[in-house]
Amino acid sequence: MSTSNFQLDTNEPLDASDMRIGIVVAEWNKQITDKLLEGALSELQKYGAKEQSINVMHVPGSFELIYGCAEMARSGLVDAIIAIGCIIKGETPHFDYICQGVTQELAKQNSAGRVPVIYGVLTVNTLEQAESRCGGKYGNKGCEYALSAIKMINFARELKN
Ligand code: RBF
Repeated sequence: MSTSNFQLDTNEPLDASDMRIGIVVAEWNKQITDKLLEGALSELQKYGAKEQSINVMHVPGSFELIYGCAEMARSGLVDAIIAIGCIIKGETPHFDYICQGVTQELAKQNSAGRVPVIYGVLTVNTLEQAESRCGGKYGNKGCEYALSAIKMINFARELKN
């Protein structure tokens, strides 16, 4: 599934200056997840998010994103969470188990409805595919994750008002 022909709508005025964003980043494939994080941070900054309102925490691998995001949600300190990871297909079925586990558990956290969790996990066949999505030919998906977080916080706020 290519996302080269898809762009999030940024026509509406977006203001993240009073938003508290949690970002949980997996250290596996750090050369990729660092760049996705950079993309997310620069996009948040672009929409006025304050540095002190962005809480970045690291976990060892994508599987630990489940616990990391759940605990961050439980803390009550953030309005949305971005989970950043990169899972690259290897020789064993590990890829499928980790992808399924992370995806299903992060989906459950979303339906629990405490705070929106943005799925920022690249699931790719090769390192090259990951590179092209963190600053390469498909842009930096980290920017999209940040934009999605801002939009989902607005969504939650609109419902409350
Ligand atoms: N974590 C990732 O974030 N991306 C990976 O591509 C990845 N591949 C793994 C492959 C194997 C064979 C194993 C054992 C672990 C892998 N992990 C990966 C780490 C996993 O998410 C988790 O941190 C560990 O399994 C410890 O719970």
